[in-house]
Amino acid sequence: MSHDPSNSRTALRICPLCEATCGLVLTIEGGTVTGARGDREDVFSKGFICPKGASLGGLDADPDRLRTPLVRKDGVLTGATWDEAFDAVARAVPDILRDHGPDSVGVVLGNPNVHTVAGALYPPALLAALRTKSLFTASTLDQMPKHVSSGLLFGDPHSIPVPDLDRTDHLLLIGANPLESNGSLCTAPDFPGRLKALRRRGGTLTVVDPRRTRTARLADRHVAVRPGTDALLLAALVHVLFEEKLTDPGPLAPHLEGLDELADALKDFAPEAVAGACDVDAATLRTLARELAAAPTAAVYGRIGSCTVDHGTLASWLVDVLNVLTGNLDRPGGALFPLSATARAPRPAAPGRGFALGRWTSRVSGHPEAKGELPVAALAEEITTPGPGRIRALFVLAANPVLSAPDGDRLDAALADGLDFMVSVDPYLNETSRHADVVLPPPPPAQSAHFDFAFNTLAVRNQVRYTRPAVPLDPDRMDEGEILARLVLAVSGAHGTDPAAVDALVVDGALGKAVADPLSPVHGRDPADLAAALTGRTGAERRLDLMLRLGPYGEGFGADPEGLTLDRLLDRPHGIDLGPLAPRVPEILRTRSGRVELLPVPIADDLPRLRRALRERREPDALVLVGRRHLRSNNSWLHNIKALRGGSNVCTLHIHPEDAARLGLTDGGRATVGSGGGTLTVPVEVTEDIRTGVVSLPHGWGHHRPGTRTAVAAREPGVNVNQLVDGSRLDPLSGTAVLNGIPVTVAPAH
Ligand SMILES: Nc1nc2c(c(=O)[nH]1)N[C@H]1C(S)=C(S)[C@@H](COP(=O)(O)OP(=O)(O)OC[C@H]3O[C@@H](n4cnc5c(=O)[nH]c(N)nc54)[C@H](O)[C@@H]3O)O[C@H]1N2
Ligand SMILES: Nc1nc2c(c(=O)[nH]1)N[C@H]1C(S)=C(S)[C@@H](COP(=O)(O)OP(=O)(O)OC[C@H]3O[C@@H](n4cnc5c(=O)[nH]c(N)nc54)[C@H](O)[C@@H]3O)O[C@H]1N2
Ligand code: SF4
Ligand SMILES: [Mo]
Repeated sequence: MSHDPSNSRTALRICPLCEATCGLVLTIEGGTVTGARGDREDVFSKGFICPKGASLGGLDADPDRLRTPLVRKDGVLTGATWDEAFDAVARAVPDILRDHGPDSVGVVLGNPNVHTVAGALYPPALLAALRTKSLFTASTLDQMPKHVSSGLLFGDPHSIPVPDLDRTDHLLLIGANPLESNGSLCTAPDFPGRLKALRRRGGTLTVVDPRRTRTARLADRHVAVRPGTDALLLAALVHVLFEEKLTDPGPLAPHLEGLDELADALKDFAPEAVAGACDVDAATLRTLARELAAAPTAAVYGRIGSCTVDHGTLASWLVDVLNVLTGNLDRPGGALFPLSATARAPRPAAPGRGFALGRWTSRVSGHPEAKGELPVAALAEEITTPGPGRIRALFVLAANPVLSAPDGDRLDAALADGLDFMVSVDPYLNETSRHADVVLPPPPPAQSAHFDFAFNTLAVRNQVRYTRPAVPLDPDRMDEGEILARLVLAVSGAHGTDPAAVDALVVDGALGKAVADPLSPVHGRDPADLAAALTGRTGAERRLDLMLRLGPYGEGFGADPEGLTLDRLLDRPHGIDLGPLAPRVPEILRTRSGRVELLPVPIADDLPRLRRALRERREPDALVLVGRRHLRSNNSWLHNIKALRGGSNVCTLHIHPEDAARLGLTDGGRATVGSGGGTLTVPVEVTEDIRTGVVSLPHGWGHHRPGTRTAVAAREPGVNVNQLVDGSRLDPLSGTAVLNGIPVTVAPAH
C-alpha cells in the first residue's frame, strides 16, 4: 500500500485481543488501519503493546473477513442482504420455539463476547427473549471453577479477587503463563513488566507449572507440579498453615464463617500425604506455606492450569482460602475486589441471597447448571439425543466450539446433521460457522466502539476508558450491537421494528428499578426525565451513560456534580484513573450469612473425591497432556493473520528429552498421540522446558476442514488437540471440561 502521510491520521482504540486491554494509537489512511502502537498517555497501559496489538491493522483488513451476511440457499452459503438474513431468522426460530419449547433453541457464547460492547450488552436480551435454559459458554472451558468458588465463598460468582500485582511482596502463581497470555482474570497491561517490577522491589515470585514457561523462568522458584494435582498441593499448604499455627486472617476474622470446620476438613492433606501425587517433596510444600505466611503481603493466583482440571473448583476455592488465612484477602498487596465504573454502587453490608448451584440439570447427562449455564462439553449430546427439549436451533455468538470444546468431530457432525436451523455471528467462515444457515459478520474492530465491561471488574487498578469507532462504519456493514438487537426482535415476534427499542427497553427497566430503590440517588424521581438526560450517539452509548451515572463513581443524575458521565469520559480519551484497589469486605459479601463462607456444603461434599486422588496410582512411564499458549495466538482465530504466524507459534508436541529418548522420538520427527478420545499425528519438539511425564500441545488448531474461508490458517492447519478429549471428564461442581492432565500414549509415527 502506498504511504501518503498527508492522508494519515491517528485514532485511539482499546485492544480487544486479550484481557490486558491496552490502549492503542491506530494510524489510519483512508478507511484503513496502517499501523498500531501503544498509547503512552493511556492511564492504565502507558504505552505497552504486544505483537498481537501491533497487528491489529492486519486483522482489521484481513481479506478473509466476511463483509456481508451469508444465507444458506439450496444447501449453499450464499452472500445475502441484511434484510434477507434477519428474515430467514424470523421465519425459522419463532416456529421452533412454539413447536418445541424454549429449551429447543440453544445459545453458545464464545470468548470475544467479553471483548466487545455488543457481547456485554445484548446477549442477556436475547436469552430473555428466547427464555431458553440451553445456554453454553466458553466459561465451561475456562474460568467457571472460579465463578463457582467465588459464588460459594462470597455469595456472588462475579466477585473475583484479583492479585494486587503492583503492591504485593509475594506472588504465588499457579497454572498461568502471563508472559504468553498477558494475564487472565487479572487485567494488567504489561503483566511481564509488573512481574519484573515485583522482583526489582525485592518481592518474590513462585510459579507452579509443569512446564518451565517464560513466566517460570522469571521466578525465584519454579515448582514443576504433576498436572491435575494443584488442589492437593494447595490443600497441603492450608494444612501447614493450620498445623504450624500460621493462620492470621487479621481484620477479616469477624467476617469469616467455618474456620474450625475448614481445618478439620483438610486434615488428611498433610504435605507428606500429597507429595507423591503432586510429585513435589513435602519440604518444598512446607516452605511454600511458610513463605506465604511470612511475607508482609502476598497473593495466591491461579488460572487455566488450575481451572480446566479434575478438581478445578476445589483448586480455585483453595486459592482464596489461602488468601484469607494469611490475611491477604481484601488488603492492599494481597488479593482485592476491583470496583469498576459500571458496577453497582456499593451499599451497606447485608446478608444476600447466596449462590445456588444445580437449580436445573442438563437433559441427557443430568449435569447441574452453574451460573445458569450447562457444560459446553454436553452440547453435542443435547443436539443428537432424541426426546423433548432436544436442541433443534442454535445461536452461536463469537464462538468456535468445533475447535475449542471437547471432541470437535462429534460436535461438527451434530451441527451438520442434527439442527433444523443455526445462526453464527462471526467475522469468519470457520470450523463452526460453516454449519450455520445464517452467518452475520460484525464489523472489524476499528469500526466498533470499545468499553471493557468485563475486564474493568478484574483489573489490578480501578480505571475507566472508552473509545469510539476509529473508522466510520462501512455503508454495507452493521454494528454488532444492532446485529444482536435485530436478532432479539427476529425471535420475539417484533421482526422489522426499530432495534433502538431493545436499548430503550433495557434503559426503562433499569431506571424503573433505580427510582424504586430507596438506596439509589434517583429514588422517587421520574424515569422519563432521567432517560431524557442520557447522552450518547447510539443506544449502547446511552446505556453506558446510564451505568456510569448510576455507578460507584457516577454523578447520580445530579447527586454528585463532579461524578462520572459518558460526556466526562469522552473528554478524557486516554481514560480516567480511579485509583488503586481498596478493601471491600463486608460490603461486597452476598452470602446468606453475610460472611465469607469458608467451607460451603458443595465444596465439603466434593472433598472425598480429592481424598481419593491421594490414592491414585500411576504407572512410572505414564504421560499426561497439558496445553500451552503462544504470545502471537488467540485461541482458534488468529491463525489467519500472516504477521502472527511462523517462528515458534506452531502446533508441535513438546516432550522432555528423557521421555523422547525412551520412546524413540526425535526433534523434528513425528509422533502419534492417543487417548480415550482419539488419535493425532504431530511434529515433535524435544525440549527441557517441560517436565518428564508431561507432553504439551497448543489448542485452537486443526484448520483443515472443507467449507471454511480462512486461507492463511488452512495452509498450515495443525491438529485439534481437543480431539483427544471426549468430553466425559468434567469438574463436577462447575461443569468445566478437563483439558489439562489428560492421560495419553505417545509413539513414533510411521
Ligand atoms: N485444549 C484446550 N482447549 C481450550 C483451551 C485450552 O487452554 N486448551 N482454552 C479454552 C478457553 S480459555 C477459551 S476462552 C475457549 C474459547 O472458545 P471459543 O470462544 O469457542 O473460541 P475462540 O477461538 O475464542 O473463538 C472465537 C470466535 O469468535 C469470532 N470472533 C472474533 N472476533 C469477534 C467479534 O468481534 N465478534 C464476533 N461476533 N465474533 C468474533 C472468531 O472468528 C471465532 O470464531 O477455548 C477453550 N478451549
Ligand atoms: N497469546 C495468547 N494470549 C491469550 C490467549 C491465547 O490463546 N493466546 N487466550 C486468552 C484466554 S481465552 C485465556 S482464558 C487466558 C489464559 O491465560 P493463562 O491461564 O495464563 O493461560 P496459559 O498460557 O494457557 O497458561 C496456563 C499454564 O498452566 C500450565 N498447566 C497446565 N496444566 C497444569 C496443571 O495441572 N497445574 C499447573 N499448576 N499448571 C498447569 C500450562 O503449562 C500453562 O503454562 O489467556 C488469554 N490470552
Ligand atoms: S497485551 Fe493484549 S491487549 Fe495488549 S496489545 Fe497485546 S493483545 Fe492487545
Ligand atoms: Mo479463555
